[in-house]
Amino acid sequence: MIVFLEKVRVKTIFSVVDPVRVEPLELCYLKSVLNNMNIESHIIDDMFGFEPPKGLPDIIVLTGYNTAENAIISKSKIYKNKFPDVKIIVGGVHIQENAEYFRVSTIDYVFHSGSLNTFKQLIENIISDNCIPLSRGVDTFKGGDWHIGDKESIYENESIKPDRDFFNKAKSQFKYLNKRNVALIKGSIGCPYNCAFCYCKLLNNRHFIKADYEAMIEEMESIDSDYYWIVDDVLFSSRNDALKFMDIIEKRKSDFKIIGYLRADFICRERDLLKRLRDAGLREVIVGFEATVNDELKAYEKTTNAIDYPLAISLLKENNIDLTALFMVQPDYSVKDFKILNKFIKDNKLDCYTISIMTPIKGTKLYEEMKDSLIDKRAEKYDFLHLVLKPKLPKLIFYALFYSLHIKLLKSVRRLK
Ligand code: B12
Repeated sequence: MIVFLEKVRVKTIFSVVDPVRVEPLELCYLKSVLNNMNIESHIIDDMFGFEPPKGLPDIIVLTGYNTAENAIISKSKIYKNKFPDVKIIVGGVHIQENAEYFRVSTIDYVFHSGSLNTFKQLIENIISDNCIPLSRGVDTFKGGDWHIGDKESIYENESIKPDRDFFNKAKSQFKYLNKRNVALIKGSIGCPYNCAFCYCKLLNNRHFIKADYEAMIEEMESIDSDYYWIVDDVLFSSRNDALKFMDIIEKRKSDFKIIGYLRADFICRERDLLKRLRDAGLREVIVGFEATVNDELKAYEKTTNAIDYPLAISLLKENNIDLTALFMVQPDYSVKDFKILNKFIKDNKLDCYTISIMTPIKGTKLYEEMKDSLIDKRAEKYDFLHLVLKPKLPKLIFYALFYSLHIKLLKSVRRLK
């Protein structure tokens, strides 16, 4: 039995520079499940030159984000033509909330659960040629019809560690801006917050599972890497979380350089912990500021206060912790709105930030509400860099203002490094 595990990526405007390049960690988890079953598998990712090996696969697993929806379906057609007997499974965060779009004739299983145990059961089912489809977590094409599996949630971490072979082979290619040899780490599932625009809170049927810091730190210790990017939506949601995390690192005398997500309200509220966090390894914090005007934040249900933002920025600077600030501009922005954001970036001397165009993601309530106003429904355009809703300004002017916000960023020493 041979399984191909493939990440399907679609290029964006920033693909030329690619300031962030990391391993397809989700496939490393699947590889680990297959290793434990003594099944040969190969990760395919053309971004890093991992091509399909020679030989016939029995199963091909395809994954990709929202922008890759059409590309995944096209890939399944190519593979079915090439290997008519292969079983094709698609899965991943996009598919978890959008299974219906993948029920096409060239796909056999639409995996919409986040559970690795269910993945294992599916593989067992395929191997034993069991004709009874799994009842949960996966839609199965059998006998010319789709059998729709129930939605599935996970209630506790499944304690499976990803296979780090891909990482070890390609780590010199992985980077987060100027930080090299970056390993991805996942601890929690879902998100405890409720921001209106966000997709992540929907995952695992809105059931949030906290990270087990002890297990996470143990895993980090087993990886030979310069940086560890913890991709959980929020590294700590309470003071207690941060204390627990630091206690473990201090007791174990672990030596890490960590990148993680924190909210601005946490940074301001727990400012006395920042020095200790820096000593425990926190080197870069990614903060979703989203907007600098409270009316916008309210509409996003972000529950942060823009008045606190300058303080959060200066606290990080004082503590020598790098910041990536995340902002969104809305399609109905006026010239004045762009100017306000530009001024905020200048006044606060931000040298590292990303600006997205607010984009409703398929699967969210926002997408359903705005469906009739969408001017572009092509999946590839939902990369937060394209207008999919009609702007108030003429398109050309909107894009000119949007890209002019990036000029300072292009000059940023840190990014250029
Ligand atoms: C790091 C990251 C990236 C990295 C890539 C990481 C990677 N793994 O390859 C980079 C920076 C390159 C990136 C780029 C983009 N990203 Co991104 N990214 C993330 C982030 C922060 C973490 C993803 C991650 O690696 N998690 C760790 C893995 C192990 O967790 P996981 O994916 O949940 O997988 C688990 C389960 O879900 C399950 N599973 C996952 N896949 C599969 C597949 C199968 C078959 C099975 C059985 C199980 C399974 O098993 C895993 C183990 O538990 C998430 C936010 C988040 N919190 O999830 C956004 C996120 C995934 N990104 C998102 C988006 C939109 C993008 C972009 C399209 C746009 C952009 N501007 O960011 C680009 C696309 C680039 C491209 N060419 O494809 C969206 C996806 C929304 C969607 N519906 O698809 C997310 C959710 C953020 C958001 N805005 O809401 N991203």
